[in-house]
Amino acid sequence: MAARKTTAKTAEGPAAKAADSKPAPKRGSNLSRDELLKFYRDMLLIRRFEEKAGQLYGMGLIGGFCHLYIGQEAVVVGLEAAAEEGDKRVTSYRDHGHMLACGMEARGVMAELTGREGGYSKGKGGSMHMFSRERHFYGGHGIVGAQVPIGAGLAFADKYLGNGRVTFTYFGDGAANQGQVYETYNMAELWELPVIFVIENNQYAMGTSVKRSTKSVTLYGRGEAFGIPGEQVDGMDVLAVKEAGERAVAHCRAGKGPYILEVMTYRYRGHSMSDPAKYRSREEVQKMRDERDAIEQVRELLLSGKHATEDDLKAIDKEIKDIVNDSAEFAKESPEPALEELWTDIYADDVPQKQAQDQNV
Ligand SMILES: Cc1ncc(C[n+]2csc(CCOP(=O)(O)OP(=O)(O)O)c2C)c(N)n1
Ligand SMILES: [Mg+2]
Repeated sequence: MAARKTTAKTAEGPAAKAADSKPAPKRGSNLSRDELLKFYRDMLLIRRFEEKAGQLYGMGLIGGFCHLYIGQEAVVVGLEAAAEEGDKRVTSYRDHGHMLACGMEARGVMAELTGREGGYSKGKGGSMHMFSRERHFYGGHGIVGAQVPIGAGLAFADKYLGNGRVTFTYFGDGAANQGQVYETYNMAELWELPVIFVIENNQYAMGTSVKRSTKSVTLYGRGEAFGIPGEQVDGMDVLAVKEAGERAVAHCRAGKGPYILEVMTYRYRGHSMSDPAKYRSREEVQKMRDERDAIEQVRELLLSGKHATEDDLKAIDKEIKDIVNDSAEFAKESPEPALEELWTDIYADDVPQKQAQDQNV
């Protein structure tokens, strides 16, 4: 079988633009005011939520690992705009943004971070282990790359059921060097599974930059060896992410098999809360924040397109702040899980310690 062509989307050159006599449509003009406002609100919720999580971590209210998503908000928000009800998602440990973007409650996510009963895993999972069948969110996985075959499995089930759903399987640039990713690519293409492999290329895997870890830095292109088409997209531009997401979804729903999106993004914070980030300069981070920030770009579009005034945006900022503060209050007030919870949600029906406890020995 001939491999399908990998399509790289590149910006049009000046010559192409000059040849086009019609004035270019204004960026974002194909989107409604409501859609732009939703982008703004959803990305801001993730940013403020993560900032608050960082504060609670600093106060000792969150234990264990905690990987913040600040800087990458446009990836999930753009792709969720291309998804339909019933589509699935699965991701790594950097997962709070994915949960909020797919409609999980800020209260339940924050309470899980603080290990409280009101959390999505009753306080027993923490940052990396939350699930919501209701919102079709399948985790939260701490093992790098482990969610990739799981995503293909979810897509296999959908194909088997013939329900027209697609699965967004997110992983990082570091995970893209894992062997299981390529075993999964092979099977997914062979069985034409409706799975979108989303590589969140934030340029670093812990302290290792992509350039230090791999020679072939266009990660989506690796799908070509398996016949999987894909493209690279500017992950700081939520509009571009949504459009690329729509192409990927259309491909999958048409029964043509998997699709790869390499979304070029950047995390502003360290790998996790304990990362001093000595492997990159402050200037590099500041430049991204100043020149490429996804939320600022949408803010600019809203204001320049006269879709919203400064006061409208202030009101949204306040609304988001209230949701986040409320989630933190809820998380602090929710009790720790009861001791008996140690024996629930586990694979074994009965365990020796529990038997001993029941028998009072
Ligand atoms: C199999 C495995 N190896 C190593 C680790 C330790 N580890 C945790 S995150 C990480 C880097 C992954 O980077 P990337 O895939 O780019 O995702 P990002 O953290 O940038 O979102 C590593 C090596 C792990 N959790 N699992
Ligand atoms: Mg990375």
